[in-house]
Amino acid sequence: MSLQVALLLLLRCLASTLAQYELCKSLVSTDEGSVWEHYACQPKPTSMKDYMRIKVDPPGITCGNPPERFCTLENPYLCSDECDASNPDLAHPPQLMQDRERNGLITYWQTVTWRRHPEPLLANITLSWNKSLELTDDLHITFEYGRPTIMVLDKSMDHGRSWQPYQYYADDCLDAFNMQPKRVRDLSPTNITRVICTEQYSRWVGSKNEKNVKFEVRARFAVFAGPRLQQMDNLYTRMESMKGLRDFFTFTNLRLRLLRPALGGTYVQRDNLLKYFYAISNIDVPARCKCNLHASQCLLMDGNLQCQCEHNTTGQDCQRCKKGFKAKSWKAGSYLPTPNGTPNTYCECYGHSNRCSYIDYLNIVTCVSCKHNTRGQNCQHCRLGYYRNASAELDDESVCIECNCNQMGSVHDRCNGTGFCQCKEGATGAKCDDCVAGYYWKQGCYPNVCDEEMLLCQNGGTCFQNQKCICPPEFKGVLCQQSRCEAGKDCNSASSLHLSTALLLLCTLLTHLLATLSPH
Ligand SMILES: *[C@@H]1O[C@H](CO)[C@@H](O)[C@H](O)[C@H]1NC(C)=O
Ligand SMILES: *[C@@H]1O[C@H](CO)[C@@H](O)[C@H](O)[C@H]1NC(C)=O
Ligand SMILES: *[C@@H]1O[C@H](CO)[C@@H](O)[C@H](O)[C@H]1NC(C)=O
Ligand SMILES: *[C@@H]1O[C@H](CO)[C@@H](O)[C@H](O)[C@H]1NC(C)=O
Ligand SMILES: *[C@@H]1O[C@H](CO)[C@@H](O)[C@H](O)[C@H]1NC(C)=O
Ligand SMILES: *[C@@H]1O[C@H](CO)[C@@H](O)[C@H](O)[C@H]1NC(C)=O
Ligand SMILES: [Ca+2]
Repeated sequence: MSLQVALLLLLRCLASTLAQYELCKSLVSTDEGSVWEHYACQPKPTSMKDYMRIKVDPPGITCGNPPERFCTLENPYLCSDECDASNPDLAHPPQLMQDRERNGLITYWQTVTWRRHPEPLLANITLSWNKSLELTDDLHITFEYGRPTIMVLDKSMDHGRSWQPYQYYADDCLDAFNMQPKRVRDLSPTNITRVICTEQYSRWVGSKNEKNVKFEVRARFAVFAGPRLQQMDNLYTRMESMKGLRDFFTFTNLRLRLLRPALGGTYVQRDNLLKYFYAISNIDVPARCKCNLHASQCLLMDGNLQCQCEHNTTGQDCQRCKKGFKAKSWKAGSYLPTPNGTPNTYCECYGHSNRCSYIDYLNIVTCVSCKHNTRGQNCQHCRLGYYRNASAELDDESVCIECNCNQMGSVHDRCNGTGFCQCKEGATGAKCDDCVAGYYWKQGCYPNVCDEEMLLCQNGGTCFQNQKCICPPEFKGVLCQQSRCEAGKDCNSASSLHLSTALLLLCTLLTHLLATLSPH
C-alpha cells in the first residue's frame, strides 16, 4: 500500500469517527429520485466556559474590598502581594476564572484570607448556562496557590432547583466525608455512575507542581470505549441501554463548594492566616449542548444557548414536537443503530405499540405488534386493506381507515393513499361498486349486451337492463337480428312450428324412457 493511499484511508477513517452524528439529514438518491434521509445528530463539543455565568457566595468573599495583603504557602514571610478591588491591576474578580489569558499572564479570582479562623473559610462558585449540556471531556479547575483540601463538586439538571453531589474531593476522604477514597479507575461498567470521593487532587504536592482538579470524563468513557476511546460505538450503545448513563454527564449548572483551603502542611498555622485563601485561574468545561439528538448546531441567541432543532422538533433542547407534530409522540433520538442512529422523528411507535425490539443482524430497532391497523418499523404505515386518515395525526387511533373495496368490482381489497380501490375492467368508483358507461352491474361489471345507442335491439326487440334483448317470437339472436324462418322452410305459422318442435322433443324423450325400462 502506498503512503498516499494509507494517508487517504487514515484521513477517511478519522473523518468518519469525528463526523459521527454530525449530520441531521442528507439528500440521497433512490429509485424515486432524491429524498432526505434523517439521522440522529448532535452538536460538536465546545469550550462552555465562554458561555457560563459565574456567581460566587457568600457576598464579600472576593478579596480586595477593603484591600488586603496576602502571603504564599511556599514563602509565608513574603507578604508583599496585595488584593485591591478598586485597582484593575490588583483586583481579582470572578470573571478571571473564565477569561482567555494572553502573554502567559495568569489571571485569577481570589478570596479573602482565612483571618476568621477557626471559623471555616467557605465559598461557593455557581456556574450556570441556562441550557442542558453534556460533558464530553474532563472538567478542569486550575487553582493558584494550592488546591483546596476539602471541596465538593455539585451539579443540577434543572436550572438550580435541585442539586446533587457529583464528586467529593479531600486529602482525607474518611475524615472529611466518611467515605472510602476511590479513583475512577476503580470503577467498573456496573458502577460507573457512582459518586465517589477522591484524594487524588487534594494532597499537598507544592502549589506550583499541581494546580489542577479534575472531574474525569475521559476515564469514565474509556471504561466502555477503550483506553484511547477508539470504540465509541460501544459507549454510544451503552448510552442507550444503561439507565442513568446519559444523565450522569448531563447538567445545567455546576457548583464548587470550597470547604477548606490548601494548608501547605498538616496543620493550620494560626500565626499566619494570610497565606490561606482560594484562587482559581481557570475553569474548563468541555461539553456539548444537549439537543436530544435532534440538532447538529447550537447557537447563542439572545444571550442563551439554543439548539437549532431539526426533525420537526423545537424547544431549547429540542425536547418537544413542533406545533402540528403532536407533543405526545416526541422522543429523543437514539445513538442506535450505529453509525447513524435513529432520529425518532415519528416517535418509536406512535403509540400503536408498546414494544420495540432490536434486531441484531439487521441492526435496526422495530416496533412489535402494531395496533390500530398500522404496520411498519415505527407503526407509521397502514396495514394492507387500510389507508391513511388525512385528518388524523399519526398517533391517532383512527389513523387508518378500512378500504372497503367492493369484492366483486375490485381486483383485491387494497386501496391507494386516498382510499381508491383498484377496479376490475368495467368497474369504477372509489370502492369499485359502480360500472363505467357501456357496462352493467350484476355481481361485477359486464359489457352491455344491448343499449339505447350502439347496441340497439332490432326487429322490435326491447333491451332488458342492458343484459339481453327480449325478441319478438319471429326473431332470435343477441340483438334479435336473426329471423327464425330460414330459407326454404314453412314459416306461415310460427305457433305450429313451435308446437311440432315441442312434440318432437317429447317423443324423443319417451322413446329413451321406454328403452331404459324395457326388459332384456
Ligand atoms: C453553598 O451552597 C450550599 C448549598 O446550597 C449552602 O448550604 C451553603 O450555605 C453555601 N455556602 C455559602 C458559603 O454560601
Ligand atoms: C433561559 O433560556 C430560556 C430559553 O432560551 C429563556 O426564555 C429564559 O429567559 C432564559 N433565562 C435567563 C435567566 O436568561
Ligand atoms: C465498582 O465495582 C467494582 C467491581 O464490580 C468494585 O471492585 C469496585 O469497588 C466498585 N466501586 C465502587 C466505587 O463501588
Ligand atoms: C418535517 O415536516 C415536514 C413537513 O412539514 C416534512 O417535509 C419533513 O420531512 C419533516 N421532517 C422529518 C425529519 O420528518
Ligand atoms: C379520521 O380522523 C378524524 C380525527 O381523529 C376522526 O374524527 C374521523 O372519524 C376519522 N375518520 C374515519 C373514517 O375514521
Ligand atoms: C388514488 O387513486 C385516485 C384515482 O385513481 C387518484 O385520483 C388519487 O390521486 C390516488 N391517490 C394517491 C395518493 O395515489
Ligand atoms: Ca484566568
